[in-house]
Amino acid sequence: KQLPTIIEEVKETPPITEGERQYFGVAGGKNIIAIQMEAFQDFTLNLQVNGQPVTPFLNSLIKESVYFPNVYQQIGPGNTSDAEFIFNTSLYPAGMEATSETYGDRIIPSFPKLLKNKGYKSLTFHANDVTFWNRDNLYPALGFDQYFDIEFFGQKDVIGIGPSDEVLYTKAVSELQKLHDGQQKFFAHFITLSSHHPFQIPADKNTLVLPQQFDGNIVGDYLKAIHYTDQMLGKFVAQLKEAGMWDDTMLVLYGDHFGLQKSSLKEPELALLENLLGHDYHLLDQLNVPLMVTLGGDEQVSEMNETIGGQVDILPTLSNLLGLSLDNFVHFGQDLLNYPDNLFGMRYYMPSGSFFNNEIAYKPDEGFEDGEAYDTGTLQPVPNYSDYEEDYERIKEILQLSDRYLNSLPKKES
Ligand code: GP9
Repeated sequence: KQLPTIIEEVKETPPITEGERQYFGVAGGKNIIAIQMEAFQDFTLNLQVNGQPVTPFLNSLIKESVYFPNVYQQIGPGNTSDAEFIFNTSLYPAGMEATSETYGDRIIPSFPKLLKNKGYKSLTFHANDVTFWNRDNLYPALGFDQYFDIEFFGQKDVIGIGPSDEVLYTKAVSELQKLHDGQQKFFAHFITLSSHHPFQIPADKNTLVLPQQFDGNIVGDYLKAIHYTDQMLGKFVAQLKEAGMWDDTMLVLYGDHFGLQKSSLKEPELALLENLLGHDYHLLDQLNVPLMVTLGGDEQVSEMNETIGGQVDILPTLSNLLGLSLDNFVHFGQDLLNYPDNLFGMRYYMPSGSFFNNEIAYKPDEGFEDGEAYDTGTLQPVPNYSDYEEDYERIKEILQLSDRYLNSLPKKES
């Protein structure tokens, strides 16, 4: 299908004019700092262990943010890099290998390219080697002007597979400051690393004191890593405020994918986790990632928006806040602030053709009739789901459209 047909087939309906959209353009002209938080699951927010909050900084930031508690990961086998891809394109990832490997040689319409037309410079900060997941090809394909990887961050203060989030933010702030001082608008995409599996935060950096039964088990280690991520985010926001950049900032925080995979947890680990959650650790808990948007300065937006969404919906939601038009920009997500009805698909971490709509999450087996459906609110099985077959057919079509669109994009000159 040709481009206009694809646009027609995936555009948000009913059309809502820009003037009628809630929050349209409220963040217009602000610098954008989007932080993709490694292995960060939504259940950790507002969670207390032994009276201690795991994410005290984010718990307070939520009060001055739009927080979307019902957003789900949609990545494929490219994990973190797939989340970067989805965030920057609102397209579905490739199903069988990392999207950066399959489509890293294309010229891909993207968030950085939309922003370039508005005078923004786009940079990405990630403390690993840029060749990991073929990002040295992905970043130019997505139109980033500059990337900062291990070469820039150096080998000091390593946690797990790279320099700590503290190094990441501290070194990046001075780069952002230069742009801010030069009145250059920017989009800075951060990919955090310190909460990467197996979640080993050095003891002298950990301030989350957990009961003894959490010692030496992955649930305790995970919570400590999330606590560290939260603490460093707090420090980063304080640095932005001190540098006089906060008022001009739109901060976006979201999770890339799960950290705790149910099937890899030992029985006592699962029991500890379920005790914290107060219910069985469900697949939907595993795939639920946070999304929140905070505006520095006077233009506050604060609400809990319970619309169900996927990572494809982040770009259209941010575009609405920024006042960017998505006419003629093929995107598979929708603005969560203005479209309360949603349908989106999954591939890889749930079988291809799985979908979420306003009522259920559906996972096919051999075909539609052999699947499993869950109520996304109660997490209970929905045995009678035959009414939703149309959504299953639609999602299969959408995945195909996204693949066809990506395959139609021109290749970069080598
Ligand atoms: C490392 C980062 C994390 O650069 O991509 O690894 P992942 O979670 O994608 O396996």
